[in-house]
Amino acid sequence: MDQNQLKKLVGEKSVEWIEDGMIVGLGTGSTVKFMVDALGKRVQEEGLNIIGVTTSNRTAEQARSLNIPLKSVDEVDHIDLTIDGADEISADFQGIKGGGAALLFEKIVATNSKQVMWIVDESKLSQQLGSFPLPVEVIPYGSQKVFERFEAKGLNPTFRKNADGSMLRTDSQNYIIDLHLKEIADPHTLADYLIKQVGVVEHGLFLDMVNTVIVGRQDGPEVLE
Ligand code: ABF
Repeated sequence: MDQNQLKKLVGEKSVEWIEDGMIVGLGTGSTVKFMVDALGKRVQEEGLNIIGVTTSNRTAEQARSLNIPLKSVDEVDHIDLTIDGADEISADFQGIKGGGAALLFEKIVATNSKQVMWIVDESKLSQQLGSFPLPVEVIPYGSQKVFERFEAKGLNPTFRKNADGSMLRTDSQNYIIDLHLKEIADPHTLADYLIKQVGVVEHGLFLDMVNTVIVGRQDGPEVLE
């Protein structure tokens, strides 16, 4: 199976964890896209009664097209389970997310969820975080100064750009600075530094927050808990 087939495998497997009456956080990304399609099928065919809480405009559009009822995170008193993708997962279940520029809403939804599940193809697993550039969401005003501060600290920053060279804007109209670190020996210390930088809204280190990971393998989905 190629990467896309592995993503489809875990996306479809993950909806087995969704039960009638649940409030479900719906992540963002190409793996999650398969999950939302499978969830929509269950809503249509089984009359599954769930509420979705989305993490991006594009996931909301997909969910609405499948008649999945949606509420914002502030309209529900809790989220039972959030299913999301990830860009890199270390051996000790720490994650880097934000490759899809949705990290802020993803982290808001994840930190308000009773259970968090990541669904990934096996290429996302690594011993130590860092091979995937770490996304940092910053507000536009003062972002050049934040960039220069990261540069001075040796964090190898780049601004996330669109294909036409314009600055990418997140759903909140913020910028993304990607930090090309190669390896992150101490993610907790880096997370503490990043969140204290004035102008930083959020970063893509998702630490100590996942309960279950489903990995797409050639011989089938592997569930890690
Ligand atoms: C999302 O999942 C993003 O944080 C991340 O970029 C994406 C993983 O990408 P994909 O599933 O498309 O490989 O949560």
